[in-house]
Amino acid sequence: MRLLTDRPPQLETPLEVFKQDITPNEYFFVRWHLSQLVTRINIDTFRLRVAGAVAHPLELSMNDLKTKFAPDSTIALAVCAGNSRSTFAPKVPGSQWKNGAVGTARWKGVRVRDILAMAGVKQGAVDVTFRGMDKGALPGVPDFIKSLGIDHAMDGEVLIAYEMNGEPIPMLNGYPLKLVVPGWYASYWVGALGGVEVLTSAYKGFWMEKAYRIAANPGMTEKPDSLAKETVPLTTIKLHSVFVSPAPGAAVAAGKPVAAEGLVFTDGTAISTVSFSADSGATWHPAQLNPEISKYAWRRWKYSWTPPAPGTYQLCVRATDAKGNTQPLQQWNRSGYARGFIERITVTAR
Ligand SMILES: Nc1nc2c(c(=O)[nH]1)N[C@H]1C(S)=C(S)[C@@H](COP(=O)(O)O)O[C@H]1N2
Ligand SMILES: [Mo]
Repeated sequence: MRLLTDRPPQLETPLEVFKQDITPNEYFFVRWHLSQLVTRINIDTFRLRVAGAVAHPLELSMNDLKTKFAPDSTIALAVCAGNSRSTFAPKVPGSQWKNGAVGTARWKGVRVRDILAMAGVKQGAVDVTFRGMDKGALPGVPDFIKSLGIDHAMDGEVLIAYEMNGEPIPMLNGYPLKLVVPGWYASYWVGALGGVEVLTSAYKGFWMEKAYRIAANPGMTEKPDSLAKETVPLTTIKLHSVFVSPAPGAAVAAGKPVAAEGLVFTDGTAISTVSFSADSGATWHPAQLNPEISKYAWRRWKYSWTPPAPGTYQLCVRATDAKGNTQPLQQWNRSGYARGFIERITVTAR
């Protein structure tokens, strides 16, 4: 793993790990905001608290979660909103992730819908908040709390997971419970989840009102010298494709086939095509797409490319989805969120 910071821990997955559909837990990226993580917990006394505008507030033990509800599972990718931030130009502040703040896992847990149904949501519910048990170093640092609209929380796809790839969620990824919001950026995937609250008005906490916001225009883009005046919370995963191999800067053999491969991410919208270019985007060739393993997982793509002669090549990859979205040439925002612009890497053939 590539260590970005240790307090709080931020760890990035090396590219080679992305040559498989599922990311092993020990290689799954790690991203915490607050320095006081949960590093010990008595799982026998732990309770998930469900409160707010509900008829019956709940305090659910791990055993309750595993026995009082029908389990559900999904294979879904989690991608940090700031994945690939280091590639924005001009540079933006924040963790300088390359392309490794992403992973796909099989999540097993309980539907938020079922938990809220047991609690009995009252009339007038608007938002549901999810609170992490991690804390800031100083009093006054806001707890990590994200919110979803009540209809989204109740859609049956949002899970409170207690297993990741068949194991308890690792401590570094949010043991004992992690919210899984398929198709949405991982900022919503609250780990070390301790509390769920139903609100009858829109939630206005720091992590929704101040952080993780993006320009309020369809391309979610702005210019350094004219920042967007209006921002909205960042929500669904933007279409993006990346190279896993060759690695940026790799040396390859002229005249010999190079097995190029990579990943394409979406918010659950089906992928229609992935195209490969070896001439900086002047000509494009359809890449081969691996079968879809799950609506919310990434797809893996492959293209066999033979560099015709020694030299330097700029390789590009571009995806199109079933709604006709394609990746833009350029995109920028002050926080380096939601990278979607076309990936370019340089390789040298000898
Ligand atoms: N409690 C808590 N949950 C959290 C965070 C956090 O700081 N605290 N960070 C979020 C962000 S920004 C990301 S990208 C993902 C990272 O999940 P991972 O560490 O399992 O990769 O967790 C999300 N859930
Ligand atoms: Mo993130």
